[in-house]
Amino acid sequence: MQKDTQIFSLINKELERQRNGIELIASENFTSLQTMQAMGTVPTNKYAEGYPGKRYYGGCEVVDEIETTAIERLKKIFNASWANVQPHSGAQANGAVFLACVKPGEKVLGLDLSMGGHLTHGSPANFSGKTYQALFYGVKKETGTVDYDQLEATAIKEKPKMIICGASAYSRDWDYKRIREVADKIGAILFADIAHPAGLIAKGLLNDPFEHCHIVTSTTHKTLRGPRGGIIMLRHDFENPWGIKDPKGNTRTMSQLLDLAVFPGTQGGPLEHVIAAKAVSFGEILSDDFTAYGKQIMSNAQAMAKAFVAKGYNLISGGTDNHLMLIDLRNKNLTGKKAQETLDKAHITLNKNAVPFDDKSPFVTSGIRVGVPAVTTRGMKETHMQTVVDLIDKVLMNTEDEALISGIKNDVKEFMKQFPLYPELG
Ligand code: DSN
Repeated sequence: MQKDTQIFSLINKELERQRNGIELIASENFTSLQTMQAMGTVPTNKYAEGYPGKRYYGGCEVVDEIETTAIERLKKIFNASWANVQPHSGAQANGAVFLACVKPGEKVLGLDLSMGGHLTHGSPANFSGKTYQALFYGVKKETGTVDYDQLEATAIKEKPKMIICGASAYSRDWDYKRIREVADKIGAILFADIAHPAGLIAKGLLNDPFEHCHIVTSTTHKTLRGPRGGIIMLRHDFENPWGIKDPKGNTRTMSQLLDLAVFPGTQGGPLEHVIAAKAVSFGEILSDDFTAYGKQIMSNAQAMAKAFVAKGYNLISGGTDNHLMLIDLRNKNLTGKKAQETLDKAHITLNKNAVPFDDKSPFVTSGIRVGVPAVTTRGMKETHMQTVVDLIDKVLMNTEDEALISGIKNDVKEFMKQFPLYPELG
């Protein structure tokens, strides 16, 4: 068979792009080489519908061991009693939780997408908003922090079946205890989507959602630094008190309902090569090196936030507790779109993002979201955060100066040479 030079040369081009740029998309990271290599291996050839020991196909004895190892490692990371590692993505994991817990037309309550929430937490454009009756809470205008009073008032009035906490663009920690108190008042299921801060939670650097939330999902590729994918976990399994039944009308435990909701509910064959890579990255997360990594993320985010504030940038909520910050650019007379596009020209990658109470469309936005997990993986420390902010500021203050921006692109490339990425790949 002829080597596909077209695609492999594009893959090499993407490697060079990643090497030469400053990656600040808060949801991106760089896996270890062994995690990435595990993804390009022979379990990709295997069908394994079902779960370890209960598959619909023969020849699953080895992938059973791979998947069981992934599950056991993941349970150890979060002190969970049950985990499902099959969701192909965070959206798939969340879809399974909805399918297991809520009937079409029932009410759910989540953080509004325009306030930092996620598409799968009830957005009208998504299955979660189309299938269920989605209600929202937001953040307070004065502080930019979650409005727990509004959350409580809406929950008491509307009695949603499920409350969702977690966000895509929220820089503060969550008061899971407070939300559980609300959920208990109305008998709601409390579901936390920790896709963004999971790596920090894994190392005890942020509040522990498992203490208070019935169900927890995450992606595996953000702060967890694994392959792209999703996971669902329970610290305590339970005979669900909501009387939820499986499709045949049997009462089941929550773990059984969730397993059924992933397969056969929403997915077919699991991606065992990706599950192998998840297992490799989970092994890395269990190491002390990952604790150091998590702490460095926190310090870098603090240093970056301080550097932005010193230059007059308006950070929503005034700073960050986690790995990201959301910046309102209105006082700099810039839109998020303009900022993203201009920074792209200098090979500084981040995304435009709506800020709370934004007056611009989601295609334009007034803000940008900046995250440090990827640059921390590259080896950057606190002092480098100042350099990165200086470079960003120089671009944003000179958006029409093409020559200057082209010069900054070369400076970025030079700067990134001290932080090699996959040197083994040549
Ligand atoms: N798209 C992801 C993010 O950037 O936060 C969430 O799914």
